[in-house]
Amino acid sequence: MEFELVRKSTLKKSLTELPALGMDPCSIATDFRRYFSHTLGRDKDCKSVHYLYSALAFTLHDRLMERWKNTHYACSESNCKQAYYLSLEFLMGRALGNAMLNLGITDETTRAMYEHGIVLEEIAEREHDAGLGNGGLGRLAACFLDSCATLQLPVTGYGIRYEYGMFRQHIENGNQVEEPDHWLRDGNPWELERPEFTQRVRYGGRTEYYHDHSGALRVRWVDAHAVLAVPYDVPVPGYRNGTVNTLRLWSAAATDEFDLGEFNAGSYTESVAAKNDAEHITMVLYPNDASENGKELRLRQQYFLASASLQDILRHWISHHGKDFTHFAAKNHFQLNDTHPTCVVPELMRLLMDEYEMSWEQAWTITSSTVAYTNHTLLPEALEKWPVRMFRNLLPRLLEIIFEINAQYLAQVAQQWPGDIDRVRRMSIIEEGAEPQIRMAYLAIVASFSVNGVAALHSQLLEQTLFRDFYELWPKKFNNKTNGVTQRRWLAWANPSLSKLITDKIGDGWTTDLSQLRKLARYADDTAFRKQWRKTNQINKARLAELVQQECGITFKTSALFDVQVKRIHEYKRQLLNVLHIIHLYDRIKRGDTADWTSRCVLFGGKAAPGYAMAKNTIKLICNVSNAINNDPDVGDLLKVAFLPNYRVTAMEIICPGTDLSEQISTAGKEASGTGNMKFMMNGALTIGTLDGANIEMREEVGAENFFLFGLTAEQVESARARHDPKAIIAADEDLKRVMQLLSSGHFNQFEPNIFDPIIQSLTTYGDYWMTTADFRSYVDAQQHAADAFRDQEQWTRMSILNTAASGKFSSDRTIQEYNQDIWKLKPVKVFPVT
Ligand code: B0W
Repeated sequence: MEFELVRKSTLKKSLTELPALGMDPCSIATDFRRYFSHTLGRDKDCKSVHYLYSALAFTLHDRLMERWKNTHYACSESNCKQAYYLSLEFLMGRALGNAMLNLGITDETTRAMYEHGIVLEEIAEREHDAGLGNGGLGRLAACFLDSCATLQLPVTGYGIRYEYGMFRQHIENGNQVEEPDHWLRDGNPWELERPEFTQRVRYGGRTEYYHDHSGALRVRWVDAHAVLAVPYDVPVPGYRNGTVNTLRLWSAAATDEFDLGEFNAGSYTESVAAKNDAEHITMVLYPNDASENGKELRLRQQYFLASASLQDILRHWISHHGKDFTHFAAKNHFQLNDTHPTCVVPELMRLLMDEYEMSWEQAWTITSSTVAYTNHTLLPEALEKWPVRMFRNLLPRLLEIIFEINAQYLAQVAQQWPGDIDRVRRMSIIEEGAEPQIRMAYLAIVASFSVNGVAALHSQLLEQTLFRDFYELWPKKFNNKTNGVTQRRWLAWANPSLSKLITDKIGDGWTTDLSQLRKLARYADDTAFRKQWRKTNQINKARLAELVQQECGITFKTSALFDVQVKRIHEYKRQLLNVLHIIHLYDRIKRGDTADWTSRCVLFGGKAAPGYAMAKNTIKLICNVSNAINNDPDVGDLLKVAFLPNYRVTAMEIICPGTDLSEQISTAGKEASGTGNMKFMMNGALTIGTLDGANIEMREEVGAENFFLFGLTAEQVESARARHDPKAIIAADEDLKRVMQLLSSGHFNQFEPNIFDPIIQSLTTYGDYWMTTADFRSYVDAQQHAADAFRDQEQWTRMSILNTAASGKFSSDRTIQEYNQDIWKLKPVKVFPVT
């Protein structure tokens, strides 16, 4: 589509300067009615909740739009420095509740709906989650955007508008079944298509050298296939401050260019059909959290995001400054969310040199002072490598640039450590071998002025292990930014009853300054306050129990200990350790060892990567164990186990407020940070956990006496590995031996022989890599402590209050303030209120 520009002078002010929309129930109700009946054309006979939802979404979107434009004007006028958060994943969840909360009109909207005889919750339920992410990494990006907008920092998110988000998970006979998540099928009222900012992204072809008008040798990329990148903007409202930032998501579309060769040869259909390939680029999110990939389509996605975003940013720069890039580096920062957007590095070099005629040195100065990289995992299988061959075919010009970056940087390494050939080989961006590979993390580190981990232990391990050589070369680049989560969604929105109790006691300052929760500590010894705290806890447990009943048909009694592990299913997260403990409890019940018993309801939730057999087998084990236990009359209410299907952002909004005990039980040194752990803590759950990721800092904040610690430390895990003998551990521990016997006897798979052999063998024959048997005894002991503590409800409530009170550090506002102070150095932009 061509967009002709209208001369500004011909537009009347009246077109763009409208009176502010009312935020009172009456104005909201009026707009809602107009959308429902005029725009959507429905009437009182309409039976579909979808149209009610859409009418309300449009009503709120209008109110965001006013503030969105003002934010844009304020940024343009101040000519401010900006940061761009580039991520292949943004796990936004639902938008409606968040829009109401951040606009400060939840009560007004509830009343407006009530006036039309509508229960707000019922239509809010209609919204699909925007599930454009796998887990922690994607949700972190969403929490960060919320915090940036709330702190009024000029930060734009750039991502991909996948047609299909994270798959929907069904459980059939205990097995995970994946279903496509066509989340856009009914339209998306929150997004705004911006075809006028469409970019062209190219693949394939070859490079050609030529002399430009001044005689300089230059490179051009020719014979490439172009794909269009069409942006869709999603508003990101700050909390009651007039700011609305932008998340720009790119969607791929075919160009209107035909392959003339094929076309003229009579292959009309073939030449048109080839266009399908273009649209495939943004079709589906890859559902691999922290695991291997090497698929060409994924590389296409990564380059698509990098190229479209950079072209967009450069277009914007040029529209304000012409082709003068003198101050570009001082005004723009790119934060890479893991290595996934690392194509930004060679692509920025290419655009500056090949399109804007800069020298290598000029381009490198800009690139290396604008790019910053966040690492999210130490797991070797998650460290991205791309075959050189694939890059050569798909992105030939980028490969040349990467080779040149590598050559120049290795010269620096050789200068620093003369004669140390082994180090040069180790540190090379190109891994040699039968199939040479590009190490994306190395490329990101070499080009970045800042490299950070996501919790203190993780950042320390990066420096000491994975990136040790680089730390020795550039110690000042490395820093830590402990993750956080937004208290607006995870406490204010998800837990209204607790929020009210907190606000009644200490005021509402915590919504933008979570450290204020500290003031709650003094009420931990107040009996009346503890009683109120327990009352809200019971309300939340009843909501969670209802969800479990609806989704699993399993009854959770709210007097029991609600023990929850929800997260991606992965061996390092050790859902298996939790299952072994459950089997141990079951064994105790069967033996009649139930004196001083604490009734317990254990909830699991999480998706397995579709190709990850061991993770899928673990889901099946949980479901089979759950079946055996829930249907055994000897067990009754002493123990219940459920696997909640399709764990997602919206489910967590009900789960974390209703949890007593949060399971954070990864093998120490493997979970970079975790963020679910923080959501539970904020909502008053106690944690049973290892000294891993952010657990360590959570325990420091709340005090060792309010945290159920167990297991080997990261250091002990590595030193114990060589002599780890799981068979000896099993033989020496009567309880573990009985658990393994029950598992091996086929008690949980009576008509499905041998299906759990891979799990049993991983613990025995294959050496128990994740040290599950090593931590079993101390885990069972810590669980016993937790169970005993729960029976003293006054004491438990005290610890619960202290956990919430100590969670202030884990606000993403604090994390973003640190990113800004140490890396971005942006000034907040005040936005004029809508009048
Ligand atoms: C996610 C996706 C992919 C992929 O699609 O290939 C690869 C790796 C990840 C990933 N996710 N790597 N680390 C994470 C999680 O990030 C959050 C946020 O920092 C941490 O809290 C988790 O500990 C980490 O596992």
